[in-house]
Amino acid sequence: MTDNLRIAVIGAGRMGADHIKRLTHRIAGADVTGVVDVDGGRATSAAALAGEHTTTWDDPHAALASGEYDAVVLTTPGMLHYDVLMDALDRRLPVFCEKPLTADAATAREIVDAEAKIGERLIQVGFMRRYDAGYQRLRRFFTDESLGAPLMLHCRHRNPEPPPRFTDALMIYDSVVHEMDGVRYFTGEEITDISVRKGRATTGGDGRLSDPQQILMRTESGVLVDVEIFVNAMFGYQVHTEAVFEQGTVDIGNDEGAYVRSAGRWGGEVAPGFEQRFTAAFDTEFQGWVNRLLASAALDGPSAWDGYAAAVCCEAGVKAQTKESTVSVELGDKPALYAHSDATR
Ligand code: ISE
Repeated sequence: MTDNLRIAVIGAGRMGADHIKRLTHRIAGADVTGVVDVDGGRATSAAALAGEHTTTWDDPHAALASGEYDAVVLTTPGMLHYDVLMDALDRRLPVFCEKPLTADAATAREIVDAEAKIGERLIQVGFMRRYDAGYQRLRRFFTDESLGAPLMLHCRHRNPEPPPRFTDALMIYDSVVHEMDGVRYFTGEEITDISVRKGRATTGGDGRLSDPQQILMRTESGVLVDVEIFVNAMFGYQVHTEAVFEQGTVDIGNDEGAYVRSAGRWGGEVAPGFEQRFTAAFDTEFQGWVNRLLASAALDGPSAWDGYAAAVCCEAGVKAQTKESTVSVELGDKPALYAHSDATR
């Protein structure tokens, strides 16, 4: 017996398996003692990543009701999050919820209201970029104002290829959602309006997407943001951000690593995917979450409110994508629980 947190991972797909390996091999103070997936074979293979004594379940509610877990990592598709989150809130069980918080803004708001009613932050949303060293370095220029006021953000988000069955809407819900959270994280402001431009599409994909697209956003103080989302970029994975301040510019996400000269060429390696690009960020994010739970300290990572705000931005973004016009973002009242809770901002 140890005093480690006993964690149930719900959803044993790509992200679930990655987090099981992370929690098992790199994070101190936590054991994955349960794995839940409707696909029994997948649950068994994922549980094997954690060790011999991990229980498998096909029903998340049965796992939560068992009383065998101290915390939950939720990595099912977003449309399955709402019921599990409500159940966990009822049981006062902390949940690390991969984005999205829920499938839409209305249900995300219900989660926010339910957690606010309890009056304790139990949910942390997996916006891992807030734990990336470059993101944190850039954020400091926003908080210390050493280069004056921020004016613009230019973001590039390139994936080698999209996941199966990707759609134009998912380019926003699944991919640009990270820039939406990033803008809120850097500026400490809400996004007020969004528009989308589609242009010439690559012939590199399967022809179903309008890829790449430009997402244009504005924040409360008028910081202008442009995002290139390109999910069939082929060459590898890249997330690059340039911030323009009154007295200078700051770039993060440039290529780094060994600079190799060989066979008459020079260069280095491009990360193949987000798991590799953000490994350190994911590790820091999880270790921080586990440490706070073990210390019974209030959670300070991205909150249910951040998940809700991102959901409202995504809905506005998809509306803008469809109508090709500017759509405003209306969040409504922010419960007091979220007023000062986020140390990552
Ligand atoms: C994926 O789900 C992620 O969250 C990655 O960070 C993002 O780069 C990718 O576009 C998404 O599909």
